[in-house]
Amino acid sequence: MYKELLEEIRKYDTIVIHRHSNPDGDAIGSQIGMKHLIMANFPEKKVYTVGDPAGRYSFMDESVMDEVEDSVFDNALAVVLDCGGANMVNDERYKTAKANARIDHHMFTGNFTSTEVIDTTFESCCGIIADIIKTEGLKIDEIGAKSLFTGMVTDSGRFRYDSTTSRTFELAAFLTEKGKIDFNDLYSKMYAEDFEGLKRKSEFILKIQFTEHNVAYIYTDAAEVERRVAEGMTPFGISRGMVGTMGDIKGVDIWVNFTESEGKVLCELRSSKYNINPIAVKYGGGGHEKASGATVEDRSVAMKMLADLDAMMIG
Ligand SMILES: [Mn+2]
Repeated sequence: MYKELLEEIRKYDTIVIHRHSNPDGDAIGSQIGMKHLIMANFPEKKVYTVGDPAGRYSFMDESVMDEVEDSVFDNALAVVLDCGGANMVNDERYKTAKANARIDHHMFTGNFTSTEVIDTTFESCCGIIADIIKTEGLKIDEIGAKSLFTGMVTDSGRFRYDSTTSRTFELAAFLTEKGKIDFNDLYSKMYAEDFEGLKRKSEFILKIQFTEHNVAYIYTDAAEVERRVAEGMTPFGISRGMVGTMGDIKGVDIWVNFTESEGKVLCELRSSKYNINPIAVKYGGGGHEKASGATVEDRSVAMKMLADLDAMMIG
């Protein structure tokens, strides 16, 4: 798999690197890491990164994207990173490239480029790229190694999620050696929060409630969502952004964040212990075993879901 991809890279003088919208650390990290893999091993090639702005990952070196003319794609190889589906790719012009390829670790739902390296046993796309470098004896510079390491950290939840394996640490060690990584500096940039955000989080923490069998939940109704949006939050930011506030409560194994939006209720389900995915699926959603989501009709349906989650705690 790796050799085929490298063969494609060798064939093209110009390579454009894509990843998903609203980039996380793995998307930006794999993109910059891939760029530096190419720069370090094929210095004669032109390499570009494209996509929407890096947002909270703007602290990463070289996270500013390139402006690329349509004509550049005519003779280029487009490499898509960290995208489980074609609809996730930012900058659709990967379709117009002379050839395209993909590296990903999400659940496989079908090919959409011509050369694909898909391995769902990796915690991150950055981990796959690090493995390519290590396995194929390629070079990587400091910025590349640091970027790949950053994505491994963010996608593994600081080496906490089930996807973290001994291989994760082996590759992290490999990158640490290549990147001379200052962990304290990196982690403080990765997890720095501004005071406004921290205050907001504390307001959501005060809203946490518990079911009879200790499922934690937050319910944010439409009126409050409207107020929060006026303060600069988004319904997605409330839903996805605040579910984590319940993640480390002693005695809580399942938690869920309900957010009213556009007449429906966004539900973010999490567990540290149980497979909550079937509940999400039952209500028309999906995701992973310990992190899933669904959008339900109204508050009463949301409360039925909550009762189902509570029932899981009885066993
Ligand atoms: Mn990822």
